[in-house]
Amino acid sequence: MTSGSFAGMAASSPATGSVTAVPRAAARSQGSATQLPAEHPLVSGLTADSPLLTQYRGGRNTAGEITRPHRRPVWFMRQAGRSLPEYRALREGTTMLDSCLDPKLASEITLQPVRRHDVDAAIFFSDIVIPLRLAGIDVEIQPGVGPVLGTPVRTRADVEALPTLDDAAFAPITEAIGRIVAELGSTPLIGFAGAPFTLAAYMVEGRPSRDHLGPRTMMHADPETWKALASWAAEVSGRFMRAQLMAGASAAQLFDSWAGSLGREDYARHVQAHSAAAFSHVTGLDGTTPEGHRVTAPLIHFGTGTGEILDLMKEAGADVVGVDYRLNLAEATRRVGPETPLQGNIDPALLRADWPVLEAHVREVIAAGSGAAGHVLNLGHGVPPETDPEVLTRVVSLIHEIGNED
Ligand code: 1CP
Repeated sequence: MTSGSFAGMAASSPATGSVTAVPRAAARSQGSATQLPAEHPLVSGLTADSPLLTQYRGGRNTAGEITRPHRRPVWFMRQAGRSLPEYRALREGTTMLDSCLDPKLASEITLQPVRRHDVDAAIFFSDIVIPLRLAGIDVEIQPGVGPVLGTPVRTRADVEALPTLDDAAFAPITEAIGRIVAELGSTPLIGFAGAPFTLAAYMVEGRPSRDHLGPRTMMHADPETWKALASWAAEVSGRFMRAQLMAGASAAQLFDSWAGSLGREDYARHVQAHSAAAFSHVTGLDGTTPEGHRVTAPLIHFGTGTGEILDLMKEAGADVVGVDYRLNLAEATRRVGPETPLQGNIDPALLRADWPVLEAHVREVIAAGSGAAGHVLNLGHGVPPETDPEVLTRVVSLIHEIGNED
């Protein structure tokens, strides 16, 4: 892989933001296979008609017929993590990234919230900076801070010196996912990666930042270097998602957590095509169920503060748009069209409110999402670490009950 491997990528049109012909990456990972393995839970049929995937498909089963899942699906971003005492106990003595790369630990942590809350999906316990670590970059997650790089990536020479990522490095990921899907049965596992802007933001700043000035300056002041960096990030994130899907994940989410700091024009000109390039590693991956139906893994695109660019995020190649807590879902549907399934958007702040307040809010979110072809309940961002896990369990059973009564 070279940092210039997307040199021929067509620019997006600033006026509409539409992506014109983003070529598939030149160097395809894991060969050029576009077939999910026969034993994959989506292909064997185990997860294919789960409530989650049915909603992600716009309320259709694998045969393409409109169907009503037996319950309303819900999962939570950051459902694995510090809100769970069993997570804190397991993590003791192991750094964050080391625990992500220990297949036994990563699999157990992924499964904990599924057992506890009865959510409709597992999200792989990993981090968006794992591909950097696997490529040999000096990156650590500092407790209470987040990702910190030993050496930030700020110049053309820094970008040209970025290492290549060998697919063999994904072995701990593949092993962890094998263990997870063996336990999950018909509950789908969601894989994920960081979108190029969000990943590159950490690489340029070297640590979390509020306004992401570094990458936003770079895309204007030194667009060639920005393009090379975002292309590198798209490639490693795309291959990370692909490795997870090939190993058994049934859906994948691209996190552009910080894309909300971009204006619409900057997103369209400097970011959207790179996110499309990340997605291009996993679009077209498919298989055929024993009943003869073609199945693909739904792709979700999420960011915070992204109300003004939701349509562009969908156009980047997503099947499903994740909405943060700032935008009403009915308005989100107006912006992306009723055919687009949505995910979201319970306000994490309300997890600490009295139950009647929280219950009313959950019902409002369900009503606001009812105009979309499909709706998967989630939070508008991650579970805050101080959340009482019993509240999450109660929210899940409320959502499942509401599915059954009307
Ligand atoms: O349960 C799950 O959701 C699975 C695990 C998961 C995911 C999906 C983790 C574990 N990280 C992520 C993705 C991730 N990592 C994102 C996108 C999602 C989001 O917006 O929250 C981002 C921005 C990161 C970067 C990161 N890693 C941060 C944010 C720092 C900042 O800029 O404010 C932090 C705090 C981490 C560490 C981390 N990753 C995951 C966990 C459980 C933790 C906390 C580690 C701990 O236990 O102390």
